[in-house]
Amino acid sequence: MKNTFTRASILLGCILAALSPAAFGNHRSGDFALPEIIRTGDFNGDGILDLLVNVSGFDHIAMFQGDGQGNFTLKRQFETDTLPKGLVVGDVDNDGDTDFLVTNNNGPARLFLNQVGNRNHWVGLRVVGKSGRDMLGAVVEIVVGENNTLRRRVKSDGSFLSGNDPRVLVGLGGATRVKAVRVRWLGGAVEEWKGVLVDRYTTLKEGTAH
Ligand SMILES: [Ca+2]
Ligand SMILES: [Ca+2]
Repeated sequence: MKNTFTRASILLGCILAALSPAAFGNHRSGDFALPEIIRTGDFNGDGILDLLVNVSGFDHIAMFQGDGQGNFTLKRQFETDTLPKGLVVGDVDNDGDTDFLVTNNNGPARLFLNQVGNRNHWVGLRVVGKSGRDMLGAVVEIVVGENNTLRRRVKSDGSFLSGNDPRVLVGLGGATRVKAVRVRWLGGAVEEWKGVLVDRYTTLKEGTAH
């Protein structure tokens, strides 16, 4: 299918650019193109991770929607005026969808606010240790239903001189609640919370599950 690529195609970059030149117009350098920035996030709130990709030398960010099977379809391109260097994701306006911010070479930063909003229900989590610090590297498992557990790593890393929103934000697709939320702490312990509410942010502090 045109403009649909496998995970491997995107990582190879050159295939991506060759198959979809229109997605990466304004190629200024003419150099061999490789993806310089790849960020994950669920930008349409369906519970499946999507991708933002910038190919080196192109002043566009391309958004690819994932299908959960390793395939990604080009959905939209965002012009960035100048060449991007840093790309971070997070819910800047706290409305339950994932926004992103691009820092550019010799140009202002650009903030792209997602307008998906609360079309689907969502769960937002801040995962902190006993001292209150974000537990980067912990793994969160959101049990939505039988055979439907969403796993996310608590992280802020991933792009040049910039840090992501450390909170975990997952869209629930058609689901209206979650059965449980488990946190696998860095030390190996596992805690589980029941009754985590949707459509709001909840702080999960190490040692407080009940
Ligand atoms: Ca998605
Ligand atoms: Ca948002």
